[in-house]
Amino acid sequence: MAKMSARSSSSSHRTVFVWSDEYLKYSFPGDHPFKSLRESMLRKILETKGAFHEIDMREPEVVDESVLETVHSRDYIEFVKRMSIRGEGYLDDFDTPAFPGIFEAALIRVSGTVTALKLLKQYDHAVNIGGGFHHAKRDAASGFCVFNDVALAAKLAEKEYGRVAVIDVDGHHGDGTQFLLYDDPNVLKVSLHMYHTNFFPGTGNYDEIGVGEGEGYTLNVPLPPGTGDDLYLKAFDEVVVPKVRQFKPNLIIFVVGGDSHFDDPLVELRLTTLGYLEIAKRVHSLAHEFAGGKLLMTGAGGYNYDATARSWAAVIAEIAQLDPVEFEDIHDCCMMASSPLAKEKVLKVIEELKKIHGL
Ligand code: OKP
Ligand code: ZN
Repeated sequence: MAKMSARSSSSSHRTVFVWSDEYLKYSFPGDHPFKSLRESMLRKILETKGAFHEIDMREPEVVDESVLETVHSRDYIEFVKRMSIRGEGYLDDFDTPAFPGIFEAALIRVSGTVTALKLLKQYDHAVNIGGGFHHAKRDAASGFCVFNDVALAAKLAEKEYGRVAVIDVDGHHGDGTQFLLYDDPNVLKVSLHMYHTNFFPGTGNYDEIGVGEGEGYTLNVPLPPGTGDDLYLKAFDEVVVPKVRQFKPNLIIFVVGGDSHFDDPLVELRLTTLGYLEIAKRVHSLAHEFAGGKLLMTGAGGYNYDATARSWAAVIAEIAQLDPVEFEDIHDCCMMASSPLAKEKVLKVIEELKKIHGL
């Protein structure tokens, strides 16, 4: 018999969508770019397409705040609580403003990722679109992120699943996740992001590969401004896929920021919704190939709200194997090419990464 494809009818794609209306409270006021309108717009697309006939919806089970101590210090948790009551000022250097109730708002979103992880006992795939706070550090908020649900879920998951791969396609480096788990060989940390002089957060070059036991378990793909679907996918196929295959994860955490989209106001990458779909196909296949399908998707950044919602919808439709015809009208017209200069640079990054990681 011919070898069956990774997404043949033999694999199942039962998907759960973790959601609370309380998620909408995690939205920064005024002209701050991070708005929960993205999540509302995604829900609306999914409802319009009848996706919730196929996908179950579940509320997050709010975790005890002691669970946060897996990745955060007690002092930092107390600091967030104080700032939440105060309801003004900043948690960091002017990126992450406090608002009244920010502690509870952050806690429920992080809880959603923990709930999604638990639900993977009953489902093949779980989505917490309210998660993906990849910049938060042990003792500090950063880049709109209060508590790092990605690192938390990875740490909780490794006890049960052994090897866990995090694949982060947000347009910014997943620095919090990387450094919280930098010496951990049980979590493969993969991040593809824009990397450029003075660009936030400043880390994520290809030579950051982990420390101690964790050496070789961090893979950064730094991409220049102007990188389009073509070269992004080439880097994904030639570096990310082989690295993940070598690692053989038993669970994949897929961190999907919508800010790698060409229309994002903060990041100068050039993915289209079609590029996001292609990435999702690869991650989905890898999950079925190694992890018995176990795939946890989170959201993350995304500052063109419409483009982010459509990119997320494309990814979810792939993971849950919803009718692609139904989703045709959410897509950008066509894929976008890299600028000539970006192409040249990405080809060099790919060669460098192949050498460093022995791929
Ligand atoms: C969060 B996520 C200089 C400007 C930094 C912060 C960007 C946070 C992005 N202080 N802006 O990864 O989309
Ligand atoms: Zn981002």
